[in-house]
Amino acid sequence: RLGTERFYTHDEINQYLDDLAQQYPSRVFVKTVGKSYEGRWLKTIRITNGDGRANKNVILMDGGFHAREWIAHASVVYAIGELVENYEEYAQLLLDYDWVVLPVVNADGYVYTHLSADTRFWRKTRQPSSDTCIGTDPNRNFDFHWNETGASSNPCAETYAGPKAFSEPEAVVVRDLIHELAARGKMYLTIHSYGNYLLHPWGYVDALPDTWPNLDEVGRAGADAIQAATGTVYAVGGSTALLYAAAGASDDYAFNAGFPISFTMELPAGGTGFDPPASDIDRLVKETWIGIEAMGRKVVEKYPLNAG
Ligand code: 0X9
Ligand code: ZN
Repeated sequence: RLGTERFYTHDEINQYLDDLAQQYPSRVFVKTVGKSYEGRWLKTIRITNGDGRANKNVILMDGGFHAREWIAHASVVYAIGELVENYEEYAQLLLDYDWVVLPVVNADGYVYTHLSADTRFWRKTRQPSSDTCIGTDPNRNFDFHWNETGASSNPCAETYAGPKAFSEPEAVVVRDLIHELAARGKMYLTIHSYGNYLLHPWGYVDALPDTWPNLDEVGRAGADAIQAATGTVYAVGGSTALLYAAAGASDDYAFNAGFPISFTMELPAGGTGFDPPASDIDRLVKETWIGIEAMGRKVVEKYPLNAG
């Protein structure tokens, strides 16, 4: 089991997934779902209770859209460890549900942030975007109201939407997962940092979807569980009102594709914001898991198998 004493590299995280698949072959299934621009394998882990039943409901979770948000990668890796290695505690979360998790979406960016202090705060992908600039914001690259608001057409900007929707292979991988799982998918959860938010659609417009009470109920469950456990306060609400309008993000895309619950979870700041010290990893990933678990329990209760 991976410790929480330091941040792991992309290779180490992929190795951990493969190790889990080898150690728990009846419960854990690792699949290579694509390649990053620079050719790194993007791998999902599907976590089950091992009963072999097909067509369960699905919770889809990812991390590492933005390279520098290291506590997101760490939290998703920790969540995988909990669900796999402490699975007796989570029987209810796995009875009628599979969890499909992609811990590192933007693998090239994540590797780049490990190179030096000068590259530590890179956000985007690593595909050249012009003669002089590199990278597209993968969370502005989805084809739902693409580049309409809160995104940039400047290839050098941090929120560059890309030359067209789905120009980035990493966004294509998430898109394809969303469509593959949409019929069974009940919650899409994408982990970012920072700001202590549980953000639900819409992110492209101020209006809320008419099912917003369901979103609020799940988000509140997560925020309340965290506050009760550690005192940390998360704000729950629509992305645009709480944070800012930003179109072309994965959360709106997944919600529109059929996931009734979709959240961006913005973890707490640390250090100068995106760089909490390694000594804070243990506390933060455990706190984050309390929220994810509570949201999962609420989703499992609200959306039983075969109940639409
Ligand atoms: O801007 C983002 O992509 C997210 N914040 S971050 O600081 N991690 O970059 C927020 C995305 C919220 N969702 C939408 N606006 N759809
Ligand atoms: Zn982010």
